[in-house]
Amino acid sequence: MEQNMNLEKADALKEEANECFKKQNYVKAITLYSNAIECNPTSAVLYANRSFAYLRTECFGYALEDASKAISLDKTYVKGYYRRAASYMALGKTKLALKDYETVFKARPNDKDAKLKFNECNKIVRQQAFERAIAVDTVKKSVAESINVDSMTIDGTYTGPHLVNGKVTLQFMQELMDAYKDQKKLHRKYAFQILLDVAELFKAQPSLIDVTIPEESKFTVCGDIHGQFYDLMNIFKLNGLPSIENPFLFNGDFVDRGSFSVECIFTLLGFKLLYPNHFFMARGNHESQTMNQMYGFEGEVKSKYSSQMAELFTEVYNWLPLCHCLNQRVLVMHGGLFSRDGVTLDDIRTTDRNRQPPEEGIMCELLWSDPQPMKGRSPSKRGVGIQFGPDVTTRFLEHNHLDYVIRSHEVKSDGYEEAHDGKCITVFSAPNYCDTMGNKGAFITMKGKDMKPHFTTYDAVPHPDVKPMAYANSMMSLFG
Ligand SMILES: [Mn+2]
Repeated sequence: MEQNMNLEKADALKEEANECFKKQNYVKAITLYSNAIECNPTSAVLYANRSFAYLRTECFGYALEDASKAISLDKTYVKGYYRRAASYMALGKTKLALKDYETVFKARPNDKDAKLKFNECNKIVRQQAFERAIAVDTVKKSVAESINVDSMTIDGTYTGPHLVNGKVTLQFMQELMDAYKDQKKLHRKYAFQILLDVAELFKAQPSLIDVTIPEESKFTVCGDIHGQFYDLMNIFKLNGLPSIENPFLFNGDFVDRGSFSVECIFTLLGFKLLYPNHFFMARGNHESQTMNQMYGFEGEVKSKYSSQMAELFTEVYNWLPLCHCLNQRVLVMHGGLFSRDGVTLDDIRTTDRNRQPPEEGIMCELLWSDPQPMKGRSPSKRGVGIQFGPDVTTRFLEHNHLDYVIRSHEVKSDGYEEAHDGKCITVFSAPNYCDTMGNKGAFITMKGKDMKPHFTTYDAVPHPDVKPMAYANSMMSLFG
């Protein structure tokens, strides 16, 4: 009798959760599915549905766990394999995804969508195998070396901004941003020139950059931008344009998701060239090849320029610094802290970063980790990096004589969050993320004399009618 009551309750909770999911309120849906699972822990459907909601919130590690659980509860439940395939895809584990898509396709040979996904995934797996095969014998030649900017000509129909003797000026930056607001393009000659110059600049930088903020000066830290160019312009409207007197640090994830990633990245790289010692950029987990292939940046660069330029971006991103230390008191990284105690700033300084982010270790964790409210460490909800508790933060700060940590990487409804007793601050600067999350954006300002963080929050501004993920891999349409 009690069992039946629970089943009924589980069903009612599931219906309520499904409604929330439809309204794109994924966080509430996850809570309701979890409550339903408590009432009926043997339902494969509930786990598969929660897995889908986790996919939408980018908790790919949890999504994978739930999909696997659904399969273990009911090996004939096709949706479970579907969800697990999607989770594997999101984590870049394409071979494992293919196996699950094959199971789905075999179970439903007449399902058009199943066939499409299986074929798409198969194509990606074969493409990757091909790329690996050519990479084995050939010493990888730098794309930068094969580009000849001098040979590129500009014809009279081009009305956009011009570099002055090959250099970025303030006037160039103003004209560039105006051109972008009108949805115009920067000429490829100048785009390549900026990429080549900024690659040289980043190459000369260490993996951890020490920044000095004078007593009376203001310094601004921004979080994820994710291709939301019009919101980036709003940050400059609210906080002033970057300058020597108005220095900025952008803390990674400049691109992907939003469909104005090209506009964002050239604006940021332009300011880096204009103010190399007062404008800073750190690498995020989205400044990587696999993420760019799946979440839109590569497709956008190929559409607006060429695949050669997409390859050059991969080289430039490999040289982005991993971490910034402000006045020897505040450490800023995209993701978070480490799977072991005792990591020092020197360990970060000596990290060889010119590569794609590895699956573990200091570089991986700097880019991927998240804080958690519980003490200690746990596996990541994302399936990459770790989750670290307040005690981990405290020990890290004491060991390295720091005041607090700023990181980004997670959407927050207020645009920022102070966790771990104020010692671990999240800042996220993409308001209404993916046009759906309804969150505010935020940035942090501080004065050199006290390094106290001040928060400015703001709402999304309108953008032209190009949806987020417009250039993303078609497999990723699964996650909206
Ligand atoms: Mn991120």
